[in-house]
Amino acid sequence: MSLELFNLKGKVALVTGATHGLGMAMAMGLGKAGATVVINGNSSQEKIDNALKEYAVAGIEAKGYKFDVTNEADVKANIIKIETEVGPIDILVNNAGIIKRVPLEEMEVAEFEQVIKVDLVSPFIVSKSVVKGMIARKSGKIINICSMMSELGRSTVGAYAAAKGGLKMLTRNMATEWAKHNIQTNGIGPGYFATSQTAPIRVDGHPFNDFIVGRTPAGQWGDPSDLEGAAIFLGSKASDFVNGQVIYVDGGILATIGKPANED
Ligand code: GCO
Repeated sequence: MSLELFNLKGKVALVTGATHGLGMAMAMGLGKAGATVVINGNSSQEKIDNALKEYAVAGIEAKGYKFDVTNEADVKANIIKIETEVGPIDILVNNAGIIKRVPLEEMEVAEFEQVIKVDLVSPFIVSKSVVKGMIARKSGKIINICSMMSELGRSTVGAYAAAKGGLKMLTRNMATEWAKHNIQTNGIGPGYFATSQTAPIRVDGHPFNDFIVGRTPAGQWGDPSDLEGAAIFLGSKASDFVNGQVIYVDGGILATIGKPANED
């Protein structure tokens, strides 16, 4: 089996929300496989510049673009800029996302809409801008970052679950409509990973922390680097006939009903 299938040399990969956490880990993986990495962020240019330093230390050739993934005009302008300054985008990873942990009956409509906008509408907006070039070139890879909440509910993250459930189906519909152009659209569903996003619920002694460690057959939180393999696979020739799938990288959470606390 030729490792050449996973070689991303000459490819340009855009990863949204890649200044930290899971986005950075997947971008690092694509870079290690040879891709030229383009990272997006929107909080500050300084955050992008600091992230680019981390990529450079890791020996990854990366470029940074600050734009708002929920703003179509901003996205369109920056995709044109990226494809002019770096090159045609071969791989798009829609990773940018937010979460608000609020019981549904207490959640403001504006909060609900914001989560849906960033986590579900922005993958549509960015993909719509990028796919035009992929259709013209008859080649492309789109990877949507889903979640356990694409399959499971959890108290306080209702808007997030609605968005991630919707993203799984958007992934399937993108595959349905774009596969004929030799574009593969798939998803990655991270389980529970040690990131800044999960820091509030991953505190020693926090009931959710112990619950997740017990609920995960692997018995631990995932390390962001555990996502590199799935990103490289879905970004490479190795997945040329894989379409509309979500690869859950979750230490086995979705495979099991779980076990009682006193069971080994
Ligand atoms: C939460 C977590 C999750 C994880 C991830 C699980 O509050 O339940 O933050 O949302 O981040 O999405 O797949």
